[in-house]
Amino acid sequence: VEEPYLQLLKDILAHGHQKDDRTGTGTRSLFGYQMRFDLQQGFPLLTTKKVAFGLIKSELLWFLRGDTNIRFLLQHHNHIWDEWAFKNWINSPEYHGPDMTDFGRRQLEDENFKQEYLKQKKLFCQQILTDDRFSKKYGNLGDVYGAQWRHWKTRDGRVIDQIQNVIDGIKKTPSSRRLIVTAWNPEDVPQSALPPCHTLFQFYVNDGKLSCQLYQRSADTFLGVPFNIASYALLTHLIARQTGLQVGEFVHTLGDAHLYLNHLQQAQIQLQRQPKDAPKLWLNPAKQQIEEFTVSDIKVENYQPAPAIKAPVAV
Ligand code: THF
Repeated sequence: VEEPYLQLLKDILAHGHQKDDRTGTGTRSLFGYQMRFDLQQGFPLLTTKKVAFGLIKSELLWFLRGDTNIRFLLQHHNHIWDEWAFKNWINSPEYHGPDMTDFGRRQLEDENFKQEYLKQKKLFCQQILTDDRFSKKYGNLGDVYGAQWRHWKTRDGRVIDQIQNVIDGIKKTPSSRRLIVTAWNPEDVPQSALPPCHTLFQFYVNDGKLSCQLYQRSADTFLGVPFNIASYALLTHLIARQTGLQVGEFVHTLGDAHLYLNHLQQAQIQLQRQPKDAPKLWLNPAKQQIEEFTVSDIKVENYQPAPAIKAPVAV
C-alpha cells in the first residue's frame, strides 16, 4: 500500500532540484506529482517507519470541530502545531522572556538555546492549558483549516460550512463534480502566518465507493506527507461512514514535493526497510456522524511498523 510513497522518496532523491525555501533550510524538490492509494487494500499508514496515528486522529478531529485553538490539541498531548502559536506569543508585546527570535533555526545549531526554547515552549503550553484569557489570545492560530472548512466567512457576513455542504452533496447528488472543500482564500493569504498547504480537496462517488483527491501545494515529504496521507484517508473513511458509502481511492496530488536537506539521510534509512502489510482501520460501528467521533472511536489494527525516524521540523 505504501509503495507510491517510497517511490516518491526515491524520485526526489534521484531527480529533485536543489531549491532554497522560506525556512532557510534548503530542499530537493519536484513539481507536480501524484500518488494513488486504494483504501480497500488497507489503511495507508506507513510501516517503514512508525507514524504517530494518535496525533493524526486528534488533529483531524480538531479540524472537523472547526477548532483553531491549540488548546484542544494540547489536551490530547498533540504538539504538532505548537510552533506556530508560540511564534505569535514571542512576537507579542506581552512576552518578556529571553529572546526567541528565529527559534526554529537556532535550536538546531545551539544546544543551550534549544534547552531554553524547550523550557519557554513548555511554559507557554502550560499557560494555554490553564489560563482562559491567555489561551483565547495566544492559542488561536486564526484562519487555519478548522475555520476554512467549517466556518468560511463571506464578504457579506455569512458563514459557509463546507464539510456539511459536501456531505449533503454526496448524499443528494453523488454524481456531482462540485464536491469540493477549499482552504485557499486569496484574501487571507497575505496576512497568514502559514497559508494552507492542503489547498483543496474533492470527492468522487462511483459503484457505492467514495474517493477523495487532495491538491497539496507544498509537501514536506519526510515529516508531513506520511501524516497527510493517513489524515485524508481517515477523513475519507469518516465521510464514507456518514454518507453510507464504502471507501474507494485516496489520490494525493502534490505541487512542490520536497525533502528538506536535513531529512535526506533519514529518507535513505527508510528506503532500506521492507514494507509490511498495511494495518486496518477500525471505526466504532455505533457512530455515524463525524461530530460524534472521539479519539477512542478510531483505531488502527495490526499496525507493526519499523521504529520511528527522528527529523527536525522546519518552521
Ligand atoms: N510545516 C512543516 N515544515 N512541515 C509540515 O509537515 C507541516 N504540517 C503542519 C503544519 N506545518 C508544517 C503540521 N504537521 C510533525 C508532523 C506533522 C506536522 C508537524 C510536525 C512532526 O514533527 N512529526 C514527527 C514527530 C511526531 C511526534 O511527536 O511523535 C514525526 O516523526 O512524525 C503539514 O501538515
